[in-house]
Amino acid sequence: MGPVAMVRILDTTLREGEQCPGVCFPPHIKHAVAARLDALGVDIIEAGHPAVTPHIAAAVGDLAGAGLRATVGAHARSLPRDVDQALDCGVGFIGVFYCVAEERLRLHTTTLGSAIKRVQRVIRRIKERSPQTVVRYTPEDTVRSSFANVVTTALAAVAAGADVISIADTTGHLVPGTSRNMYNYVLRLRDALRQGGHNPQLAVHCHNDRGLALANALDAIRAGADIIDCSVLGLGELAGIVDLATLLAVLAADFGHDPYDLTVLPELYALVSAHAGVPVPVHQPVTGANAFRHCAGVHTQAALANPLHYQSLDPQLVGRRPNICLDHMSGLSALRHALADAGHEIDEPALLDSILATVKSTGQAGRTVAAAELGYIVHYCRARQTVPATRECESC
Ligand code: HCA
Ligand code: CU
Repeated sequence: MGPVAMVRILDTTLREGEQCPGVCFPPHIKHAVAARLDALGVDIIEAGHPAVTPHIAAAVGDLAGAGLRATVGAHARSLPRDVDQALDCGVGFIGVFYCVAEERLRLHTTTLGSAIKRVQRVIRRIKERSPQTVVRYTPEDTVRSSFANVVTTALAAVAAGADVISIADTTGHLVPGTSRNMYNYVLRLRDALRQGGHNPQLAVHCHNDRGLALANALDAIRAGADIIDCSVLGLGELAGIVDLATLLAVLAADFGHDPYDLTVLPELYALVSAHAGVPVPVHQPVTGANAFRHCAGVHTQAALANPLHYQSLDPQLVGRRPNICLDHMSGLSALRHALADAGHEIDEPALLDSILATVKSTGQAGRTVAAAELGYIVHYCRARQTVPATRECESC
């Protein structure tokens, strides 16, 4: 099997996503989000960092015991009390992190040696209490840290029992096609770990500060990364991380990797957006209102003959349909389509012209015309056509 066929998805909407300012999902919403992520088929749900608040700890415990098909995970600092709390939640996956960049070690007035001891201690603690729990170690800010420090600590972590090493691009620093690229990083790290006698799974966690999180994630997949972190809407610290829906759509449409039920995505995005207080941008790929909506006259005319003339992703992939928008850009073919869709049978050229003129003037006010408003426009234009004739009649 190729690298894409093997890749697994970790959704961290409930952990990284809650690090988006102002986002805090109530327990019943976390439950609903996790149920939809499970129906979608994501492999791992990172449910939260239990040490942050009792509310988060309770939610992680609740989801760990919810009988989901996905593995439920918790996030923890490399502290015994954090991993104990995570274990108490009954999760099947714990992600511990500790930064080994030289400046950060200095900031914490520690050495690489003590950092390694600290990381190994928590990993052993988890494996002693719960051998079946999958452990991920992340050298936070991996890609800006000394490579030698990352390799030494990762090897020590695996020797202590870690199953997964995550490459965190915590500041969205990597750029495909430059010397700082994720493809080379994954290969280089895999190679160095193998030379050190270990072959753990590799995860990647790509932040979106340069808008390149998805590009870097695809680079990681091409290099054979095993796990990709995503979140709904890419929610997370700063500019967030990889958008779950876009990555899954690309994997399905372009790599034939489709073990997921993408038709769950619109409902999942509506739910998370409503409770995060973060609207889905209208032009968001795959899940945005305009993602499959044709507008300009030339486009709509061709798209009405075949939507794929002007779109390369099939909306059915996510259970959506292409649609045509009416505004100042619209032409007669879009109007005829919208009228037929709304059940209006109109053939008179003069009436069609006046309806189109009203649609365009409404569009010039910066609005689109929805089906209900189109109905009012039809009645208005019809009435304007017939009223003068009646008046003439009455006056004679
Ligand atoms: C954080 C930073 C983190 C950690 C990722 C991980 C990052 O908020 O703790 O533990 O795998 O981007 O480095 O999200
Ligand atoms: Cu992060």
